[in-house]
Amino acid sequence: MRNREVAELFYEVADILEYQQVEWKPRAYRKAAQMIENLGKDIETIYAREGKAGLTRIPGVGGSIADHIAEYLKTGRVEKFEKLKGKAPSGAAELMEIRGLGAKKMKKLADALGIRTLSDLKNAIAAHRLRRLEGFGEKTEENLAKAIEQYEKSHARIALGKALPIADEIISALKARCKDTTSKVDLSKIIYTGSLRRLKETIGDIDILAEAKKGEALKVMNCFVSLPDVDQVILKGITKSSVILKEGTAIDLRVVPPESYGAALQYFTGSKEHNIELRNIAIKKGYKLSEYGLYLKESGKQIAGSSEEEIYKTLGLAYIPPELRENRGEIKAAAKNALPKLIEQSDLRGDLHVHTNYSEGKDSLKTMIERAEALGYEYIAITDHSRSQKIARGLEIEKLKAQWEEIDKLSKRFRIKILKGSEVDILKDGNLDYPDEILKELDVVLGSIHSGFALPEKEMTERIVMALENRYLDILAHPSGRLLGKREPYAVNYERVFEAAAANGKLIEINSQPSRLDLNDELILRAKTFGIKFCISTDSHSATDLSFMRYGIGQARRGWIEKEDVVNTYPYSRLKEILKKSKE
Ligand code: DGT
Ligand code: CA
Ligand code: CA
Ligand code: ZN
Repeated sequence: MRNREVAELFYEVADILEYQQVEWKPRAYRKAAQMIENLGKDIETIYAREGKAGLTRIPGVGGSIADHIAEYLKTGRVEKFEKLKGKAPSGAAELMEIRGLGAKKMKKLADALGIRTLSDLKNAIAAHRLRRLEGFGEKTEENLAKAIEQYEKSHARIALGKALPIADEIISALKARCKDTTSKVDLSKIIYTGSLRRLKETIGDIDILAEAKKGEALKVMNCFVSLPDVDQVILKGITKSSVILKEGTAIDLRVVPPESYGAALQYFTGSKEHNIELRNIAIKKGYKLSEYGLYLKESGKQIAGSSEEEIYKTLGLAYIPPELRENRGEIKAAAKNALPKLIEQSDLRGDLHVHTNYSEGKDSLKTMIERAEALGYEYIAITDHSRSQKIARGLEIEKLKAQWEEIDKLSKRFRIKILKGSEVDILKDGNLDYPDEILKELDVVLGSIHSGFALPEKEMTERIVMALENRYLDILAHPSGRLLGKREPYAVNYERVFEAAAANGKLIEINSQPSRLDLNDELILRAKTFGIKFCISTDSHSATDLSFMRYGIGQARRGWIEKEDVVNTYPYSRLKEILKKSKE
C-alpha cells in the first residue's frame, strides 16, 4: 500500500503552503492526507481499477487532488509540488518540526529577524533576540530552546559504527525470544534494511524486516515490543511496529509473508530515489512494483516477489548490491550488465594504518601484530604518530628507531609481514614531520593533517599538494579531516588534490574509523575517475579496532570500488612494488 507515502506527500506540501501563508489549501491537503492515510483500501488499486473517478469518491479528494495523486502514482513525483518545494526556503521544513513553532510564528521570525533555518533560530535564541519580539517573550524563547533540544535528540543521525552493532544485537535477541518462551516461532529470515543495509555513513533509524506466516506475525511483534532494550513503543501493528530503545535509537520492524519477502526487502532497503527509478522501469514494462511484489499491470497476476534477485531479473536488470542503490547510475549500469564487481572484505590482505602504545594506541606492538595475524592477514603496517603530534605522544626519532628494532625482533617470531611505517604530520608549510633520512628508511609513509585545520582553501590545497609531491610520501590519510558530527572537513580543492595524487602515483586512504569514514563515498567516486588507487585501513588505536574494516569496505563499495582499485588486496610483493614506485 502506498497510502502512507501519498499522505506524507500531502502533509509536507500542506506545511510548505502554510509557511507561504496560502489560506485554504493547507487544510484541504491535510484533510485529504488524513482520509488517504486511514482509508483501509490500497489507493493504488483504487486508481488502477476505477481511475480518477475512483479517487474523487474518497472524501476530501477533489478533482485537482485526484490529478496530483494519479501523477504521483504514475511517476513518483508531482511537478507542481516539486516547483513549490523549490520555492520554499530549504530550512522551513525542518523549522516546522519544532514544537510550538507554527507557520505564523515562523513568518514573523523570518520577516523580523531573517530566520530561515534551524541554525538561524538557534543563534537568535542564544543571543536572546527572540524575547524582544512582540508576541514571543522570555518564556517562549525558553520553550523553543527546549523543543529544539528534543527535536535534535530524536532526529540526530547515528553513526553507522553505532547502528550496525545495535541492529545485529536486536536481531539475535529477537530471534532468541521468538524461538523459546511460548511463541516457538523460527525467524529464519530476518535482516536489517534501509540506509543501514546500504551502509550509509549515518543512519536515521534502524529498519528490520522479518518473514513470518500470517498467523505468526503478531507473535513476532509481541516479542519485539517486549525486548528488554525497548524503552517506548511508538506503534504496534501486525505488519509494522516502531520502538525507541533505551539508549535512544529508533527501530522499525516490518513482518511480511514469504511471497512478499523479496519485494519488501527491495522496497525497504531503498533508497527512495532508487525505488522510484525502479518503479518507473516496471511501469514501462507493463508491470506494477510495490512492497508486496511485482505484478502484471493488466491482470494483477504476481510474477515475482519472494526474492530480490528475482525482482531485478524480471525487470531485465543485473542484481544491484544494496550499497549501490542511490540512483547514481547503477540502474543504467545494471541494464547493460556493466555494474562493477565490488570489493569484498575477504579480498583484503592487510591493514596499512595501525597505532600502538608507542604513540596514542592502547595495545602493544606485539598485541597488534598477533591480532592482525589471527585475522589471517598477510601483512600489517605499524604507523604511529610523528614527533610534532605531542598530544598523541608522537615518536621522537630515537623512539621510532627503538620501534624498528622491536619490529625486527618480532618479525622473526611471526608469519605475518610487518611494515615499518609512520603517520607523519603534514606540517603547515607542506613539509613532512621527519627529515628525509628517516622517511627513506620507512616502508610506508602516511601523510595526515592534524593541525591548522582552519587554513583558507587555497593554502590548504597547496599544503596537501606539496606533500603529495614529496617523494617519500606513499598515502594521503583521512584526506578530508572530518569527524562525523564533530568537525567539518577542512576547505580544500579536491580536483587539485586528486590530480596531484594521480600525477605522483600516490595512494589515497579510505579510513574505516566510524567517526571518520574518510574519504566518503562521493569523494571516492570522484577520486576513482582520476585513476587513483586506494588503501582501506582501520586507523586502529586498539586491537579491537582492527574489526572496523567492515565500515571502510562499506564506503568503498558505495564508491563503486573494485578489488583491483585497492592496494591492500594485493599480495605483499606487489604491494612493495607499488610503495617503491610512489617514491620514484
Ligand atoms: P534513514 O533512515 O534516514 O537513514 O534512511 P532510510 O533509507 O533507511 O529511510 P527510511 O527509514 O525512511 O525508509 C526505509 C526505506 O523505505 C527507504 O530506504 C525506502 C523505503 N521508503 C520509505 N519511504 C518511501 C517513499 O516514500 N517512497 C519509496 N519509494 N520508498 C520509500
Ligand atoms: Ca532507516
Ligand atoms: Ca524507517
Ligand atoms: Zn592515525
